[in-house]
Amino acid sequence: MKKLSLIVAAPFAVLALGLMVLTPNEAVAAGVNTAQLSRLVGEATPSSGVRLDCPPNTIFGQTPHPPESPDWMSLTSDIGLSENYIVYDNFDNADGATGIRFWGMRAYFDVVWIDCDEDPMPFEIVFWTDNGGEPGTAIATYNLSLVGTWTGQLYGGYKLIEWNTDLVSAPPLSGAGWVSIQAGGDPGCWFLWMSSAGMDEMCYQWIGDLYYEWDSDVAFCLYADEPCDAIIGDANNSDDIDIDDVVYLIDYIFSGGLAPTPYAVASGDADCSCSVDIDDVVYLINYIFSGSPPPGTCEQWVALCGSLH
Ligand SMILES: [Ca+2]
Ligand SMILES: [Ca+2]
Ligand SMILES: [Ca+2]
Repeated sequence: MKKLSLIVAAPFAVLALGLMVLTPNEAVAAGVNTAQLSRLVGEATPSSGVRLDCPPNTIFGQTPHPPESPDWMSLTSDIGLSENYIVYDNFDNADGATGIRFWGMRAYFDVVWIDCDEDPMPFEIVFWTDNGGEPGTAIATYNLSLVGTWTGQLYGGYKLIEWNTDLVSAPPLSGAGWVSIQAGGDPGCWFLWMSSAGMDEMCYQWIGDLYYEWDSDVAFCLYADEPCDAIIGDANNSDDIDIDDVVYLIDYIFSGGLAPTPYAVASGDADCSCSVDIDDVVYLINYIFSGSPPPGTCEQWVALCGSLH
């Protein structure tokens, strides 16, 4: 590959001036070395049956191209050896997002593409305003070291990896915007962002001194925290805790009555033991009639017993 100097400062100042934004075909026509358009393209691959879904409470989501699709590709977005690849994609109406999931490969190009396994991988995730259909100003930057999870799905022999992270101090998103994800770390193991047929079928790849406009999206989901909405001990879902919950629990435990609702365990587990039994009845009676402490909060229950169930 041609060696290019690293240009990292305000790359979209260049774009905003309308300079050097080419589609891959235009780039080829202009004589740009196609090796610079760094991507991994493989053959259609049988599905392993794993689901490549966005998490619950996704606000904006673009899931990976199905492996059986011949259209998938994976775009280098890594500081790498000498090139400085960054992929940008757009989203709309992701206000309130506090987490991101994204998919891609870990690979390295040396005549052919080779799987590599840098884990954790350091990422810089940047959110940008939208400036007339292009990235504008950076509004939030996250430098994170993330552990990846192999999805169990191969694409053309390469492992598809999933990364998830909370975004502490949620990005101040409003309407349309852009996100870029670039890995650093080991220069001999690169992050390649998996494509998606999700939305407007365009994203940008910066390759050190030029932008390319690809006719595909990349795979990511912006999601909000799951609300912790259980009232621990409110077995009958009446929004308060009283003798009716005691009656409800006794009916459930001893008489085959309905399970606590809406969460069969959390809603009835007054003593936060992660199960529902006679101890919860005793706990509620002591709380209601004897001034003992109330059941724990939803957050306390989740911390002890895992996600709401
Ligand atoms: Ca897009
Ligand atoms: Ca109740
Ligand atoms: Ca219990």
